[in-house]
Amino acid sequence: MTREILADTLEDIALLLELKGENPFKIRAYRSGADTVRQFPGDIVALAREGALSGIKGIGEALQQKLHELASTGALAFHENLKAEFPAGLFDLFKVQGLGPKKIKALYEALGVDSVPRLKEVCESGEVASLAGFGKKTAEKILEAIAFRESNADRFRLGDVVAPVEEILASLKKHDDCLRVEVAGSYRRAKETVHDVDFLVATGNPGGIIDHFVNQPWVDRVIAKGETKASINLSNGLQCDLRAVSNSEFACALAYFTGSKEHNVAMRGLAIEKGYTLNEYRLAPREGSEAPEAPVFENEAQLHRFLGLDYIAPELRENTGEVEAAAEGDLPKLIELENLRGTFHNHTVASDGSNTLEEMAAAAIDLGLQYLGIADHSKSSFQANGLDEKRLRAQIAEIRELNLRFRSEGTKFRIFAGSEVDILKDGSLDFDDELLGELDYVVASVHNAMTLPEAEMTERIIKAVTHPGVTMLGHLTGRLLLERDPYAVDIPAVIEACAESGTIIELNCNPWRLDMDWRWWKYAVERGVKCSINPDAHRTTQLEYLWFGVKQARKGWLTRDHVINTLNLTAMESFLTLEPLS
Ligand code: DGT
Ligand code: CA
Ligand code: ZN
Repeated sequence: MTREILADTLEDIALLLELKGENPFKIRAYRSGADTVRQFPGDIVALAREGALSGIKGIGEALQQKLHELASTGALAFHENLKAEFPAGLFDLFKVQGLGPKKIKALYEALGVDSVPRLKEVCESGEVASLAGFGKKTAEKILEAIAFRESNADRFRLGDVVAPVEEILASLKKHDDCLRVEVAGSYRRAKETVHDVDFLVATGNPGGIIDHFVNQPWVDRVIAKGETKASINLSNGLQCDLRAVSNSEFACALAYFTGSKEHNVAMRGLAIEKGYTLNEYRLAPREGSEAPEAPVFENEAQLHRFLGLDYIAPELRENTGEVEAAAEGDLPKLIELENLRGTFHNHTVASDGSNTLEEMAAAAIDLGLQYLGIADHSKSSFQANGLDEKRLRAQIAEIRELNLRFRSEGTKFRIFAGSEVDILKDGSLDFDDELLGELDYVVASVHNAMTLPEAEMTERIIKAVTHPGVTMLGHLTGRLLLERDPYAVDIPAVIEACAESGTIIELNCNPWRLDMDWRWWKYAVERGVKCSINPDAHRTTQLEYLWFGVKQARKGWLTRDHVINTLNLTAMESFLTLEPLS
């Protein structure tokens, strides 16, 4: 039993109750219960197992009993019975972008839609278009969403695989036959999505460790099992491969299986120039070459050095010039998580977040940050409970109070009062200049009218980023990885506009977004644009998304100097032209 299973089950129940058209308060209780379980600071699983949940805010009596049953027996009758009322395939419909419980219920009742293939059928036949509340355009949208899902069916967001990967890694590390273990492949390169996960171990006993790997509780299916490699499927469909090599082969194997394929081609080319062949096990003199035997490399850095290169960090290995730069000694000194001093763009209960200002600040202080930028939604984002002028001014006052308290307590920490201001359809902002002027900083983001033609969308965003009240641009393309395409926008034109107006571009660290994409940062900083690594946290634990942001920034060749939130508090106050608090 895990925290995730507890929370997901409550979330599932909320969906099922929605499908049944139950009382919204009851539905909300399950949803917020799921939230509480996810964020509870203690061992919620043990408490649930022992039936000791009473007194936890957000988990009423009915939920306590259900969590206890689930944690102590591994199943929940209430959930099973609810599920039994609906066909299993119905759940997949929730994953189709744009379909909520109301629509799903209507489709199920009117047309017997109980699976994605059936949904496709009724969209193509035109039956959907004739349903009340639907139309030809809706049917087209649904078909597009299904096609998008199908084309991404075999990929996973980096953020969704970290937990299982860490668990497998820990279990391999503990095994007696494991001398060294690393995750290679796209995971190690921190690609925003991965197809499968490649584990590599150094061992004197491959058989023992392979047996161990395929016999873990999380293994759903063993796809293949040989003497030195094995592949398994987890229950979520993620494939994990394990390769076992000797300790002396480990460095070359790690370099090879980290990839990317294109980077490997460049590395092999370089090796050939120097008279060597490079494969997954070793670097060896080519037939007929005069080159001396290569030593056994203890690690990748030694291999790189031997080939005349500076060490190339895994995030850079996408063959975008890293091998040449390493040969010239021109690789950037990449930003590290420890370099961040604060962060912007975070939400609280005032809009659609789950924690209060104080809780968010406490969590940021815990992470060792010196400042936290709050940016709740603005009034046009009513679906996210956006703040109107009055509520925002009240929040600004509350932030000032808290900051005074930090100062009187001797805590070197400041909350910056900001707003994630909607960029309206015509490029104007959701608040007037007077209110923008009262804020410490402003993030401007697009949250509606996402289907504008490219030229219009580009003009709209450029109008917003060149507004003098805007400090930074939020999630430039609005993409939701594997879920929603970026909106049509001319990215270089936006970068150019930000360069001219001195507007920062955000690297949104939410693992669903990772937006602006890493592929654009090298260009953006060449144009002189600064990056802000922002978690877009909607609860305290999501401040840890900064880890994803830093990985993506490294993929974008960013150094400490390119990233604005590496400035310390004093420097940041001066950058934002604010009176220092302390
Ligand atoms: P993925 O799994 O699609 O997200 O991406 P990767 O990069 O993890 O690719 P994967 O799992 O097929 O292979 C892992 C690494 O092994 C890959 O990055 C480079 C290396 N590799 C695999 N096949 C080849 C190949 O045919 N040629 C070369 N040069 N390298 C390969
Ligand atoms: Ca892979
Ligand atoms: Zn946003």
